[in-house]
Amino acid sequence: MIPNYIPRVITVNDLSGFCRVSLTESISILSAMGTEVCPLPTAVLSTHTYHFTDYTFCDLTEEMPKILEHWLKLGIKFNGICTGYMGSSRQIEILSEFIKAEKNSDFLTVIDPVLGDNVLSDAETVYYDRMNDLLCSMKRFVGLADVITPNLTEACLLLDRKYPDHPLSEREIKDMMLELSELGPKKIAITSVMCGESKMCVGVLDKDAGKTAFLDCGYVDRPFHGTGDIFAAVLTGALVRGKSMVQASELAVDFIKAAIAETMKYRDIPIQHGAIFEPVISKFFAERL
Ligand code: PXL
Repeated sequence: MIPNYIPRVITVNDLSGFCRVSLTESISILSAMGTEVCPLPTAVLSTHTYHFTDYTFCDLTEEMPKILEHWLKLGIKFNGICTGYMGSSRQIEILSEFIKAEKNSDFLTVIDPVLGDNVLSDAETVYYDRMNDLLCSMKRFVGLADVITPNLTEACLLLDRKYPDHPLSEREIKDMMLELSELGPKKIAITSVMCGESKMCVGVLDKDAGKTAFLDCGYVDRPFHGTGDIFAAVLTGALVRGKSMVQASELAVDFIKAAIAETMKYRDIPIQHGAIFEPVISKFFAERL
């Protein structure tokens, strides 16, 4: 279903100037999907933080309530919000207040509970240092969401579980999603789930529709920075355009697979530069929406 209006979505994330992550991705993707994007930056960095040292970091916590207040004063109506990296519990508090005030059946809340990722052994980064402080706040915050998109590490953290030492069965993934839904959100996608020898999938639960899906992601033995941010952005763009949770997740997985296939063509570009989605983006959404 193509809406006869332009959905307007707030995207909350950091702005990392170099390399493809967070706002750089969500603004491009949501725009390409025909959504008006209102970026709310949580911090400005010179680069993302994976294997970079000396990056700059400017915290924007104090700007956030001022920006939101101005938007409210202008009487702007939003169709949804998609949140990613937040630097502190205070930022979560600010957004919780805003979401509680905006929440109605036409306002979609997608929370990517960014906390960490250890699917690849060396992927713990400085970026996730404030995790302990954030975890309690994040557990409450996800209770406000219609949709959450944790990776497997974040799903385990939210459920106070250890990261599994074996590939997960569909039953185990489904049980985790059901447990996560008890925190509040009715729609869950767990990304980066090892579900077999060299096999990765995304588990999807749509409790309202009574649907579960396990989407094959293929497997490439290296990290692709920012793919969690891409997943949440595509999912949000598709949901506000009326796609179902399973359809939106399929679209997100397909887009990431296309970006990864593109990235693999550029073997001389360092891993930190992220998933090369630029050659894919315009054609991909033009053909599918
Ligand atoms: O989601 C990727 C990402 C986004 N923003 C910052 C990061 C990273 C990954 O390292 O450091 C600042």
